[in-house]
Amino acid sequence: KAVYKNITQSFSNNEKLLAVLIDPDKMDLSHVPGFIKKANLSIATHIFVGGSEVEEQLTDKLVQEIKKHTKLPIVLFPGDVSQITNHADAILFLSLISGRNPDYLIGKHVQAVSKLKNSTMEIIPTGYLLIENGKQTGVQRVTETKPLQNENIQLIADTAKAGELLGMKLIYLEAGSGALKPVSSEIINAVKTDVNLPIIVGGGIRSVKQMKQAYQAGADMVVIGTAFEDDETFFQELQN
Ligand code: 1GP
Repeated sequence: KAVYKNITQSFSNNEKLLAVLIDPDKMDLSHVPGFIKKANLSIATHIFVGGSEVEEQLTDKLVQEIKKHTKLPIVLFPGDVSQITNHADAILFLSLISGRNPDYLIGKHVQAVSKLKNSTMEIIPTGYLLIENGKQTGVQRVTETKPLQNENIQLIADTAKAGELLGMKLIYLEAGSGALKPVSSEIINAVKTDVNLPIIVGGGIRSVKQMKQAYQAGADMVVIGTAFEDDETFFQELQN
């Protein structure tokens, strides 16, 4: 169970992690070698693969192609059961605990079992919290749930804490892909104070400054997708 163990080690040592998120829907297979080469030269520690709406089989092919070009752990961040492939190193087994849609609290998980029970992939139970950011995002649309309001910091912290008490191993604070504003430092800090688990923060982080702000507030791992999709020279600012 190397992936989670490494995350917890970094968490204990206060070393910061960076995941590059690749949306199978937006990444052409032919483009993978060049893209991954840049990721390999950067401070990225993980490759996440997933999206809100992805064609069947696409994730499997993409993961296999990525694997040929990197030693970084590949972690599935699935928007749906159809995105589960055995070729990744781990999967975030996400419960959308900010919402009240039973499908994303337990229904999809039951459907996923037939794909996961014979798999050797590491399964990491993750409490996933969607935080309001001023615009509707893919997660909100697909899951038909309401995000938690920015200003209700105690509710956000309590929701994350409930995830911890339910046995989840990671907390993911999500502003949504392409969010106008990332999750605020106040929110990250409140969750960090109350919850004794590694905290992942993603959505709308487009600059080194925003990334550092998230780390400073208490994020153990930052996830960046759109900023690399839009401009791969961003990798140069994150050289190892
Ligand atoms: C989305 O948290 C991730 O699920 C990353 O978001 O695409 O805005 O970087 P961005």
